[in-house]
Amino acid sequence: MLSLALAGKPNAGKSTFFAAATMADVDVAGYPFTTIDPNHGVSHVRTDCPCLARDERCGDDDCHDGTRYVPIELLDVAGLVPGAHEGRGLGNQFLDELTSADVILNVVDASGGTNAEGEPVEIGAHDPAEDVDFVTEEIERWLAGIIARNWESVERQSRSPGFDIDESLAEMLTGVGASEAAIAATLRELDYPADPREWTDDHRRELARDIRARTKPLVVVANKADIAPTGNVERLQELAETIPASAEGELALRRGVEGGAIDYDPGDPDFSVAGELTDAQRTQLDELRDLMATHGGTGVQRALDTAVYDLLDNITVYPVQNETKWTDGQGNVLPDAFLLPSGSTPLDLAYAVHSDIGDGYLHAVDARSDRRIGDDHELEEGDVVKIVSTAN
Ligand SMILES: Nc1nc2c(ncn2[C@@H]2O[C@H](COP(=O)(O)OP(=O)(O)OP(=O)(O)O)[C@@H](O)[C@H]2O)c(=O)[nH]1
Ligand SMILES: [Mg+2]
Repeated sequence: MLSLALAGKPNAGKSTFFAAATMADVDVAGYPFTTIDPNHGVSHVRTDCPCLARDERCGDDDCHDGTRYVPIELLDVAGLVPGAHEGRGLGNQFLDELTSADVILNVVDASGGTNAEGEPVEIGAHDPAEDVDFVTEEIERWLAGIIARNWESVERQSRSPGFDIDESLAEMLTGVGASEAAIAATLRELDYPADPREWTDDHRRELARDIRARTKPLVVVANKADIAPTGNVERLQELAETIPASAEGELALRRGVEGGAIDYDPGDPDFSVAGELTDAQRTQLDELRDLMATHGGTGVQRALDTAVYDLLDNITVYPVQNETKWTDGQGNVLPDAFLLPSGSTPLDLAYAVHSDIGDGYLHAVDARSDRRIGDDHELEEGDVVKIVSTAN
C-alpha cells in the first residue's frame, strides 16, 4: 500500500491530523513530544468512482454515492527539531520509520503559537516560515547518516573482484526505500569516484540530497489555519507547495459524523448538521464553516490527495473480472482500487494485483469501451480494466 508519513516539529498537530485522517485513538496534547512511538494507520485518498458513469452507484463501503475512498497507509512519528541529526530533541533515529514512506506531509503550525522547539508561545510570536526547510534538511542528514554507517561495508565489498560501485550503492539505497528507477536516475545524475575509499563526506551528502529529492517528496500542511494570523498561510504558500488545514476541525467533523450529529464526507467543502448540538458546538462549527468556505474544506483530505495525485502523480485503476458488469468473481461491483504511478500499463496493473497474474498476463480489456488495449497502453485515472491471464 502507498505510504504517507507526517513529519514536522513537536506540537504542530501531526497526531491530531493522524487521528482525523484515520479515526484512530492517539495521544494529542499541547506540549512537545507527546508522540514517542510511531502511530500506523489506514487513511484514504478521495477520487470520483467510475460507477458515476453507470446507472447505479456501486454501494461499496469505500464508495459514498460516487465519491471513492482509496486506502493508503498513514504514519505519525515523533516531533523533529532543528539539529536532530546532532541528537537534539529525540534525535533523528526514529526517522528510520520513514524508510517505507513514499511521500511526506510536513506539518507546520501556521498559527505561530509554538516556537522552533514546539513549546507554546503567544499566537503569532513565532514565524512558521522558519519551520519549513529544516525538515528537509534533517531528512537529508538522516539519509547521509545511513549512508555513512554503511560505508565500511561498501569499502569491504570493493576489495572483491568484479566490484561495481553502482551495484553496491543501489543495494544500499534499496534499503532506505528507494526504487530502482530513482536509484538509476540518481547515479546517472551525480559524479563520484569509482573507488569508495576516495569518497568524501561531501560526496555522501550530495548522494543523500539527490536521493531524498527523488524518494521523499514533501508537501507542507499549514495546520491550525483556524487560529493563524492573517498572512501566515499565504507566506507559507509562497515558500513551498502548501495546503492550509485545520486538523482539529476535521477531527470535530468526523467525530460529529460518528455520533450522528453531522453529515459530511471527508474532503467535502461543507457539512450539514443532522442532530442535536450544544450552543458551544454550534459556535465552533460556524467558525469552522467560515474557514472551510475560505479554503474549500478543512484541508486534511486535500493534503492527502495532493501528496498522492499531484506530488506522486498517481492514478486510480480498477481491475475487474467481468468487463460488462464491472464485478469480481463474487459479483461485487468495482471491488478494488489500485494506486499506480501515472504512465503505468495493463501489465503493471496485473503485477500490482498479484505476481502470478502478472507472470501469466495475456492481454487486457478496457471495460468502459469493451475494447482490447495494447500492452504499452498508458492507463488513465478511473480506468476499469479486465486482465486476462493464465492465472485467473
Ligand atoms: N487550533 C488548532 N489546534 C490544533 C490543531 N491541530 C492540533 N491542534 C492542537 O495542537 C496541540 C498539539 O497537537 P498534537 O496533534 O499532539 O501535535 P503533534 O505534532 O503530534 O505533537 P508531538 O507528538 O509532540 O510531536 C494540541 O493541543 C492540539 O489540540 C488545529 O488544526 N487547530
Ligand atoms: Mg504527536
